[in-house]
Amino acid sequence: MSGRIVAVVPAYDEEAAIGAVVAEIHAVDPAIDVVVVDDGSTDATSAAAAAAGAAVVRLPFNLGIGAAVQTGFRYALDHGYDVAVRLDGDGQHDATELPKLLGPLERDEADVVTGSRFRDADDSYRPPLGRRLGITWFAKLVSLLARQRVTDTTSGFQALNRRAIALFARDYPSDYPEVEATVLLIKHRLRLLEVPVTMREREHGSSSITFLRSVYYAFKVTLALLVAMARRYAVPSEEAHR
Ligand SMILES: Nc1nc2c(ncn2[C@@H]2O[C@H](COP(=O)(O)OP(=O)(O)OP(=O)(O)O)[C@@H](O)[C@H]2O)c(=O)[nH]1
Ligand SMILES: [Mg+2]
Repeated sequence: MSGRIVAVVPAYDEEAAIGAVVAEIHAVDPAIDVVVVDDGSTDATSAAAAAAGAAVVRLPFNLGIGAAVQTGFRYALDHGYDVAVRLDGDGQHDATELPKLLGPLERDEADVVTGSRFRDADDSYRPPLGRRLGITWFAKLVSLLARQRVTDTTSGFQALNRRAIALFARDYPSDYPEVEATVLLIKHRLRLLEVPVTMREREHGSSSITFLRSVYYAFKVTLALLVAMARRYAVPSEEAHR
């Protein structure tokens, strides 16, 4: 892949997993810089990330996943990276699959490439019921709004070119942000492509999403999507951010 690549890794209390995540990315390609955004962790996430060779941006408080990811894109934009890849700090995304995400960007077939768990019919990933319902609902809704088939609206495994980095550095939703972010992309006429990936189960720590919370999020994010559709947008120009 030509151009400089940064891996943006949001992490909240991931001291047990973060070192291996950074090492795996470097094992795939040592030229990929890694920035871990430590979202106000109470454990040794920052130290573990730095020890593994990542740059660390530490947020002073826990700001939530959306703000953590946006901080990472801001970092990518300010440091002049051509491509950003985003992986979770809990080790669920398999860095060896990065080339699948980077290929279409390299060939300029898309502005954002998302790793989808649901593109392959035989995929073994089975989320809990509450989440599964949410996943189906949002896949239908987002596909309708985007006028293209989107199967995984909550995947945080993505590769982005500079146009998309510039957009997300400026504007990124909070709380379950990936669903709304997809609509944001479409509204800005950026090209989105999904490629099939497999995702691992969480090995350490705990999930942020309980059943009740998924019901709450389903309402909240649906509302946010409708508002996002009604908003007026300008196609981002990189120069506007300089
Ligand atoms: N829980 C949580 N995670 C955060 C926060 N800020 C950043 N993150 C990171 O965001 C990534 C995704 O969060 P997860 O809780 O794993 O969400 P998920 O992958 O949808 O849920 P699981 O399948 O249970 O892992 C992880 O790398 C977290 O460390 C936050 O405020 N809360
Ligand atoms: Mg996770």
